[in-house]
Amino acid sequence: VQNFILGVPFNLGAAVTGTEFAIDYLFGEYPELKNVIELIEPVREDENLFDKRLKFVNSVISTSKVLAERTRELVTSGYRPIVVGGDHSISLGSISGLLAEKRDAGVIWIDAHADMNTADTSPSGNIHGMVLAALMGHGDAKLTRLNKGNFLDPKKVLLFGARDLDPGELNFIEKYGVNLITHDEVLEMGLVAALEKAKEMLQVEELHISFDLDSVDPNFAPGVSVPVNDGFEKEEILEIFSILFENYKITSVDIVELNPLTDKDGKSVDFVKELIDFLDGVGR
Ligand code: DIR
Ligand code: MN
Ligand code: MN
Ligand code: MN
Repeated sequence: VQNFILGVPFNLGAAVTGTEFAIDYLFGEYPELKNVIELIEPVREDENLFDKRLKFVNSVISTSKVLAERTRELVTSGYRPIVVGGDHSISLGSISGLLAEKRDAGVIWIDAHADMNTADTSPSGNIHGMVLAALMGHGDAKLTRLNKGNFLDPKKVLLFGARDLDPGELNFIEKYGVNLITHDEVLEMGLVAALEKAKEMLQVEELHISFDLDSVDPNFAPGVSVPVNDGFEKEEILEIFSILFENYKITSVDIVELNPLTDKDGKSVDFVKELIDFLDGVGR
């Protein structure tokens, strides 16, 4: 399967400025990527700025629709879409597009956060913290409508490496039985054992990897919108990706939350390039 890289310079799901410059940042540091990445232009809609529960929801939805269409086309044509963001709300688009074609695919969500809030539980109103719940069919209908009823089964979702969960998200995980291996558990078990356990939990053949850069320790990848102390080392992420490629058919990948404004010494942008190169190596 050949990779096809999409760049989505979007930030309105996070309500923090920065990720809208991520693709320009990548192109500035690595001009050769200009020939490789297809740009998906974010759609900017009118918003009700008094709506603090679902910030910039119209733009999130319109942008995700465009991305879902393109992702679906690519999957139908036999490609593996690699979606570089942009804040994590764009996964609403990439995963909806994937599920339209591959209904049985599972998702591993590698993130410091769970992104399983709803408008009712969210402490921020930021939609990048709600998309995984929406993909499972929970939350405001504006968001859940997007994948046209192709909801993810919680049994086919694994949250991996989380270390900053909100109370509503913990409830959600328990109530719906979402698979969870926290960052602390990975530290206790060791990475290889944790991924063995993941394999037992996640009984799917085809898998989408949704990788949030803030799963990495901010000492090694500071360029994110919502940093959380501790986290994975870069080498661990590469090992996780390697093992996932051995254990599953990887249908598609998100690499999200690269924020140029908080990056230091190019650490995060260099790592995104390293991941793209790694995927290039396995994606043939
Ligand atoms: C927090 C932060 N749980 C929220 N979420 C983030 O706003 O819902 N997700 N930053 O990536
Ligand atoms: Mn996230
Ligand atoms: Mn996160
Ligand atoms: Mn550490």
